[in-house]
Amino acid sequence: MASTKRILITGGAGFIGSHVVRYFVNAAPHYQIINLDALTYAGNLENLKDIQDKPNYTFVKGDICDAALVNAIFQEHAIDAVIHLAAESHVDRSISNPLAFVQTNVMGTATLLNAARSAWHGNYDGKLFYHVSTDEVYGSLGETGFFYETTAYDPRSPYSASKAASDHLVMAFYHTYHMPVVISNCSNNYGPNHFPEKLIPLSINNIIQNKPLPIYGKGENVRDWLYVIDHASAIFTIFEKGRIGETYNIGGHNEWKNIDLIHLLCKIMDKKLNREAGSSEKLITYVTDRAGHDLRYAIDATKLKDELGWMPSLQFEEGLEKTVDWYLENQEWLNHVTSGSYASYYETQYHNR
Ligand code: NAD
Ligand code: TDX
Repeated sequence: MASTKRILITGGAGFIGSHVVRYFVNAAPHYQIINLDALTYAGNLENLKDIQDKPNYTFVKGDICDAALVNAIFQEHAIDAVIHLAAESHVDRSISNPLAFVQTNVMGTATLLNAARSAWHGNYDGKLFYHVSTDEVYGSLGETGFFYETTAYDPRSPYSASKAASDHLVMAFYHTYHMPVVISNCSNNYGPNHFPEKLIPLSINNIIQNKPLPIYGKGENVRDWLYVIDHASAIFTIFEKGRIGETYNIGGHNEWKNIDLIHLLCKIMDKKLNREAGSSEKLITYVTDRAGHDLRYAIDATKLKDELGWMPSLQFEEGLEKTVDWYLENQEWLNHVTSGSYASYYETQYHNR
């Protein structure tokens, strides 16, 4: 019989976290999943409605920076492993409010690591601290080349600097206290439940509402897109088989210039909404560039494929169409997450841009 584990997943009510929680709850009934999430603007328990009553799932509302709470969770639930996703995740918000990113991404990660250190007390048998990170820690590529696990860190936004700092803390706990850790650095995710502050869901929402599609600069920045459930499957693979102390890059070899991606999205949306071909493209509006906008990200995920046999399952066109279908079928979710503070965020971010 597969051995049981009690896994603390942080940020499990967010975009990627909710897919990771669902993946583990369904794929590994012998694991107990404890989801710790502060339910910030980005966290939403509606993302987990289908699994909330499963016997191997528990939700705890709280802040990863709250050391007393985190210590109590380690004790009460006898945590064997952590999969740490909770973070402030939007680059534009990090430009307007960098300290929130230092607090959650740096202090929050340090708090979790320290709680694991006290609870496990040097007895690391069967234990694991899995840290979920981003390709943005490697900085910005020119028109050629890839990010490898050996690429030197060169973060350039407050978001990526705070994620880089958290990665360094994880490795510091590995070297200093011999804590069993693993890190993965993934490229841009897309798919269901993506909060509509990010490029793809924001554009889907604006096309539905016939609102302008804000493209930063000339739209020539390149991102490497991976379907979110493929990210969840990669995390499961690394959790099960990854080597301790290692970093694994996760990506889909799927680079798109922002403007080309938006043209493809517009074509799909015109078809799905039965609008005249070319009507969504008319909404494209070039706006002032993001400060310090990284030109290009591209992941080399050969290590993950060669060592652990993981490969993405979906082609981009197929994944994008599935994503659009999900948003069109879940407009109540979209209306819910864009009510409240979203309108004032949108106004501040895009007015007079
Ligand atoms: P998200 O913003 O959608 O979700 C973050 C979740 O963390 C939310 O549920 C939020 O409530 C929770 N949270 C925030 N601060 C918290 C705190 N102090 N205590 C407890 N919970 C808190 O983010 P996401 O896009 O799902 O990203 C998840 C992780 O994956 C992050 O660590 C991010 O850096 C990393 N990542 C994201 C991408 C991407 O494309 N979105 C790519 C690579 C890596
Ligand atoms: O309105 C927009 N217009 C626009 O042109 C927005 C929101 C974005 N963009 C551009 C900026 C980027 O070049 O689109 C690209 C993608 O932007 P985001 O969706 O904000 O993602 P990015 O900044 O690339 O970061 C994402 O990938 C790595 C996630 O938000 C991070 O959490 C992850 O670590």
